[in-house]
Amino acid sequence: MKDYFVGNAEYFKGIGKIKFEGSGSDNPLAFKFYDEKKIIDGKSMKEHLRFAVAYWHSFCNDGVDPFGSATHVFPWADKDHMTGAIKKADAAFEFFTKLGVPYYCFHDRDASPEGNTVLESEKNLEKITGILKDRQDETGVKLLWNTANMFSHPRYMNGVATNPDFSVLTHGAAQVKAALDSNVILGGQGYTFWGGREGYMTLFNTDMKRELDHLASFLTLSRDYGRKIGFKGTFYIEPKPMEPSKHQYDYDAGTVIAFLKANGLDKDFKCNIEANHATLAGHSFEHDLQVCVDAGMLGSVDANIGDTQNGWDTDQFPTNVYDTARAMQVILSMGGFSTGGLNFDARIRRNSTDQDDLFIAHIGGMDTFALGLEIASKIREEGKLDKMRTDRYSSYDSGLGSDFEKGKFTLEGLRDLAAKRGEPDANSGKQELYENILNQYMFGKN
Ligand code: XLS
Ligand code: NI
Ligand code: NI
Repeated sequence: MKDYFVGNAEYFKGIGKIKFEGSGSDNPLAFKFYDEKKIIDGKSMKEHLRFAVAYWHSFCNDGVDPFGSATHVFPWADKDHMTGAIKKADAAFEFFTKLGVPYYCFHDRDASPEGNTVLESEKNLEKITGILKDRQDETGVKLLWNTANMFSHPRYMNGVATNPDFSVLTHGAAQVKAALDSNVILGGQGYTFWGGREGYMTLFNTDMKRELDHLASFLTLSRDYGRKIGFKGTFYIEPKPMEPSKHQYDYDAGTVIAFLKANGLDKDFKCNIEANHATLAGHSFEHDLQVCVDAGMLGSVDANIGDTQNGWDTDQFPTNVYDTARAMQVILSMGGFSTGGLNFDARIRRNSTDQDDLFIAHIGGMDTFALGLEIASKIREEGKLDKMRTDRYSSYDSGLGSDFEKGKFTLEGLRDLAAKRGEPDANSGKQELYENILNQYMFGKN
């Protein structure tokens, strides 16, 4: 990978290539645990984790919140929007290469400004796509996925595909078409639909069935167009239960998978699971990952973390190794990512205002997942926790339990068995033992 900034304007001045220095290092701008070349289970850490930087949080989030204006000053900002977009792309690739991530993700509007007409917006994106393509070729950084921002513009306040106004839906279609065109040029591994404002604020004014039918048709047309122009990657739906709508249709993994299956979309679409969205839905991160893996539909991950005391999408960088160890166990159990990866859909805090904070935040997130990967791989290699879980089901492995699994029983037959066998022995769930063993893997055994 080439350092992109060489020979161009440097935006992150004084920060060089981030290196692995090991857990004893005092250097805040070094990896302590993420050693990209380290081989785990036959694959390098880099290949396992497939990190991506999110354009929107890293290069667009200026720190505005409902109580105050921007705190992050971008040295690439420019009065002319297209010039600003080009400088932003340069800054982004400087950041990717200095950090050493193999992928990035972006919304159309993060990278290229909206024009006054559909045509003008398309032209802007086309131009920026050409620039991104050049930067990709120069650096070797690739596109994990892109998407269309169909939630910021006021026209989308009532949704896009689920908007009661057909003409709004057509604008969404124009955006998805242009974003897919851009994806194919950039060789994207995936294309994401996050439901934005696809949901409702009140059922008083909402025909839920009709809206969901429209959503299915919209996704089907998008799929068909993507395949027609040669998109070979995976389409993702990113579940989220609420925010900005009171109720988002893509509530959680279970809801999305059922919707995709009901509409014949499950061959082309998988889920992109965001940790903070799973927890907003009242699940753990690993729960939604497991639901997807069990359905063969885990595509990619938006790696972040919420605040345990706040009930909204705070999009913080992952710092909790328990979470990443459990997540990586699930991801390793499906044989790792194919088109997906770990995209840091996370933003530095409004009051993190030093230039190096963006690096420090990503370094922390990458180290946290590297630790999780090491622990998960050790757990799998020894197989002790897996065996404990498998053994809980041993009554189905042979004899009558296995006959039941094969469908050889009637309900009356089961009743007769209960009457004959009497009260079963208590079987402990051993939750605390599992938890203690995990701690041993985390802090004890090597
Ligand atoms: C918002 C979502 C968004 C998607 C991409 O909550 O996480 O950032 O990942 O549109
Ligand atoms: Ni996300
Ligand atoms: Ni989110």
